[in-house]
Amino acid sequence: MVIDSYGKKSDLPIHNKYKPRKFNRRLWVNRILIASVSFLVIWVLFFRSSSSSSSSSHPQPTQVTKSNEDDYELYTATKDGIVKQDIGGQGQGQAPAKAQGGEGVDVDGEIQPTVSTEDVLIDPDVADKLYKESVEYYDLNDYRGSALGFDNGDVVLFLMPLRNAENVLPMAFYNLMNLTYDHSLIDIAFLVSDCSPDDKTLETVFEYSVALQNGTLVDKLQQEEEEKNSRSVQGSNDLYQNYMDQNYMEGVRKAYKHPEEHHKGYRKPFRSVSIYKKDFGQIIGQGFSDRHAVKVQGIRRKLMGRARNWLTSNALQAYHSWVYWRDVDIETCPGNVIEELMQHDYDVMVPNVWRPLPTFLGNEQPYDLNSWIESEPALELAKTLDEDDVIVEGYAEYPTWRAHLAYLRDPNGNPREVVDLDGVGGVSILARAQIFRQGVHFPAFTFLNHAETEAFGKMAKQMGFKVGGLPHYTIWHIYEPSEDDLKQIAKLERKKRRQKGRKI
Ligand SMILES: Nc1nc2c(ncn2[C@@H]2O[C@H](COP(=O)(O)OP(=O)(O)OP(=O)(O)O)[C@@H](O)[C@H]2O)c(=O)[nH]1
Ligand SMILES: *[C@@H]1O[C@H](CO)[C@@H](O)[C@H](O)[C@H]1NC(C)=O
Ligand SMILES: *[C@@H]1O[C@H](CO)[C@@H](O)[C@H](O)[C@H]1NC(C)=O
Ligand SMILES: [Mg+2]
Repeated sequence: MVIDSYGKKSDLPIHNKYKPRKFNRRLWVNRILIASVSFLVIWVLFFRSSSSSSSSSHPQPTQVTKSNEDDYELYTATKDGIVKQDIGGQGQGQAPAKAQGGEGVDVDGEIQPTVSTEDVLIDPDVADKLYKESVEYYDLNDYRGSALGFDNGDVVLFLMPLRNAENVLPMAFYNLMNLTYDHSLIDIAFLVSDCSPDDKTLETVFEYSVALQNGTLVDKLQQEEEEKNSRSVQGSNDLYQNYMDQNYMEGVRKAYKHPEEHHKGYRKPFRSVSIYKKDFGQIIGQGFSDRHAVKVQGIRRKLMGRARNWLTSNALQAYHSWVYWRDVDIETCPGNVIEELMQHDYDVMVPNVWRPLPTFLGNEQPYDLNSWIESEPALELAKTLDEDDVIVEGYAEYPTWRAHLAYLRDPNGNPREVVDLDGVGGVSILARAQIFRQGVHFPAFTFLNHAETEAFGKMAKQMGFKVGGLPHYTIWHIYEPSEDDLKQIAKLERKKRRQKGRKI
């Protein structure tokens, strides 16, 4: 027996389509019903997906912030000014991936050659021109990165991520000029992201980069400093300096007083300076306490990973042998840091990172806890965590008992002593360019319960690369007084004033 679509029993074994099609009211009622229901379902699905993408109410560490990959700006700095690069395809060193106005791109998004193959076959001049314009030959064996890269002429890609960094930029540029690795062998690329509307990081980077390439940045920075000093007689912001270890402060003054004395090539322009501007949707504040709350670490670090990867992918060229990552907020660092990290012939190498503290807090402190040697307790801890959990170092929530590079420091130790590491911090990383070419990156997802730079170290190691750190070679992160520290300083100031009052 066959039950036909009209819901009527039919004794005839005849398929529906052979039946005479007559108008049937119940059929049409059903069809309209089905159509309305489908429409409703589609509408609900569409509405829900579009509204949920606009309200990001997923406070999970896996949160993925989408960003429009095309939405970025690239500038290069020369001594004559800033040049905005055409990233639509004509830009220098850019692959002709996208033609403007849709020209040259067919419906499937495939790129059409601008010169037809027939022309090439017919006209050898056209072929030759095309070849010269579009084909560059690199033997990557020449760019493996030598431990004596300076003598070998290895080009280093210097990468610095920036966010709301206006105030620390003078310091960062003093540190740049202080690099003794031949400036003409260093390409610089900044990535400026997610700055507050009133922040002037991008504009300041433009200004300083032009002066840097013009050889006049020292003069500019010193002039700016003088102007600032004459404006504010005694900056109340700098009050904390009276509470710092005066030996340390003396060292800082020396480092900045006659900067050019540190090496001959101080004013020498760099091979190139590029400035990328692209937002990634970082919403966690850049204030000290904001940045350090344990809950936000996973999300913040993954987004930073994404930003770092984006910068590497865009800035890395075939002729680069080394990549040097550097944070903006380093106060003092030996000028030969690149050569020092390089000469150990590791694939990834980091220095120790400490910071000074007010004397009432003990003068100094191991700072970057992201460089460490893996431990059994941490591996056991990882087993108890969700696959997606990110372990962050230096928080009571995660007792890892790892050996931190920072704590291995002996101020009188041999600065060339090396220890092998698993996780690394991002403050100052020298890495062979080839490890990025082979796929090592800064995970923007949880990799072995880590993210960003620590996961980068682990991944490099997992892929068979050598990862190390220098426990007794130290660079110094700035000290930014926390709210508590400022309160303590104010208290000490009041006490001082009372004592003075009593003496009179
Ligand atoms: N492009 C980009 N750069 C960022 C972002 N957040 C921080 N940075 C930069 O990345 C570097 C490190 O940032 P910090 O805020 O010092 O982060 P951190 O080193 O993890 O934290 P600290 O240990 O407090 O120094 C600095 O050069 C910042 O300017 C971001 O969201 N986007
Ligand atoms: C570049 O240097 C010259 C002197 O060498 C100076 O006069 C000029 O102002 C500088 N330009 C910038 C943009 O710093
Ligand atoms: C510049 O390098 C010298 C020599 O290595 C060092 O003593 C000085 O502290 C460095 N300057 C800064 C600002 O770090
Ligand atoms: Mg920092």
